[in-house]
Amino acid sequence: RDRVLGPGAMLLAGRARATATELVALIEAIARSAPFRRMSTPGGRMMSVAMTNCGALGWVSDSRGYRYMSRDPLTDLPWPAIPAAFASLAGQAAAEAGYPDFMPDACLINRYEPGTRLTLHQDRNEHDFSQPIVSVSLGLPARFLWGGLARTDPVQRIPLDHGDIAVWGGATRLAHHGIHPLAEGTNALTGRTRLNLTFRRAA
Ligand code: MD5
Ligand code: FE
Repeated sequence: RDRVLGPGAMLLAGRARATATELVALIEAIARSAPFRRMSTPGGRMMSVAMTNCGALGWVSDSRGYRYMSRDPLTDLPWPAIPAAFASLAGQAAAEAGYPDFMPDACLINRYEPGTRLTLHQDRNEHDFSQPIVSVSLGLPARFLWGGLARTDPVQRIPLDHGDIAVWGGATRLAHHGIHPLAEGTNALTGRTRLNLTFRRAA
């Protein structure tokens, strides 16, 4: 199921399956120091996705806007470091997709339950859009919504399953994208949950 999704973007099917148990345990350890929380949008709505971060910088949203912060606003502590197993998986995936020098400084961790969605958006809080984003899907399957540079461009639906890695770079880096409301289900490793790691070069 590996495929080129578009210019600069690739789906590496199942590439995280072999390390999934370790990845989920590492996410649980991160969440013990930096708990999952639902953030508010600048417009005052509560996001349905629960989020936390690891890395030198973490993505946050509140009434003041979207940005990267070096400390967790919940605890005022630095975010936990990116575990070596995360960094090597992200680096390998990026290299396989044609980005040999990817050095992420931020990893946003998203947690979805059945019914949770992520509305169509662009990721544009990073400084250098020539750097890709590497996304690792774990647990329940999702339908990824993948549009174009304009919000009104047609949207494709791409299934993302447990262990899939997608690399978004080049002309797709600023594409609008989202996650359709998660269907009910249970995964052997994560239960009633989908986890997504997004590795970014933010600074
Ligand atoms: C997710 N997360 O499944 C997705 C995976 C986010 C987010 O969208 O912002 O946390 S990241 C998918 C992505 C990133 C950058 C560009 C593109 C897709 N794209 O060009 O479609 O929780
Ligand atoms: Fe995004």
